Amino acid sequence: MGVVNVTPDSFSDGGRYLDPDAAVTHGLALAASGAGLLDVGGESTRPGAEPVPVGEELRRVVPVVERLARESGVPVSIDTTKSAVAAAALAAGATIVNDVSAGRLEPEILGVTAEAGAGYVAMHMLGRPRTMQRDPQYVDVVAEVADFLVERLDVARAAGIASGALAVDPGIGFGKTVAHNLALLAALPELVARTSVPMVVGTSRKSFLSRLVADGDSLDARDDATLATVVWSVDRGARVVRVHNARAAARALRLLDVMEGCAA
Ligand code: PMM
Repeated sequence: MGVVNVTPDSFSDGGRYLDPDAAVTHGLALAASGAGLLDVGGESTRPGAEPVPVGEELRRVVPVVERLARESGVPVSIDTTKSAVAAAALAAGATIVNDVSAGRLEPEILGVTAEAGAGYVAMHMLGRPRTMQRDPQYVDVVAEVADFLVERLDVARAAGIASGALAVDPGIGFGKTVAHNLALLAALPELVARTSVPMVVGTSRKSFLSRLVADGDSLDARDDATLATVVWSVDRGARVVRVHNARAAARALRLLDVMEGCAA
């Protein structure tokens, strides 16, 4: 899943693709370099980010979704928590709703997704983006994230979304310390077993990586570190990895495939 952030303030690529033409060009390049899915978002969810008004979010994402759905040759997901944005993006050609609130901010988003027969990604987040990184606490992060995802899948099914259209995401970096993120990555097989739907994992360029490698503040170091988590996640059951650098991830996963073929 290649990331197309149409925002002025996402932490690694904010402002680069705010212009619709630049965002579309970037999305097409991601698809050409190996992304099998494009995730378009118009509201930054980085720690401390302020909410974006619905009109502004619509203005940012709808033209980009429309063109990428027509021109990229791969499915497009809309990264939003707002039902009106999901509805407009689905009407413009998106086929998946990627909701970092898992339907808790605007529960109508579930009905909108069901009505369109679209896919739905339910992600775990502790609190809200503005405050989520202020001292996040869990007794057992893996059990709590698994319980949350199972509960949100039930709510999504009750709203009419088919089981086969659902996916989950542990929400790396969303109200988690470095240790919480690492515990969740270590427990991916358990999370997959508990939820029984495809797992999406988004580690790309996230700040916990910068704390774990030398020169971690550089984008280059975060991209290199991302690759280890991409391979790790897919090897442990993730079906989708959300990345900024699709070419590098596609190459790394190609090698994983080759090596697994030899081990079999
Ligand atoms: N991370 C971000 C935004 N949307 N969606 C899912 N499903 N999983 C994630 O981990 C995720 C997401 C924040 O990252 P960005 O600001 O680099 O896009």
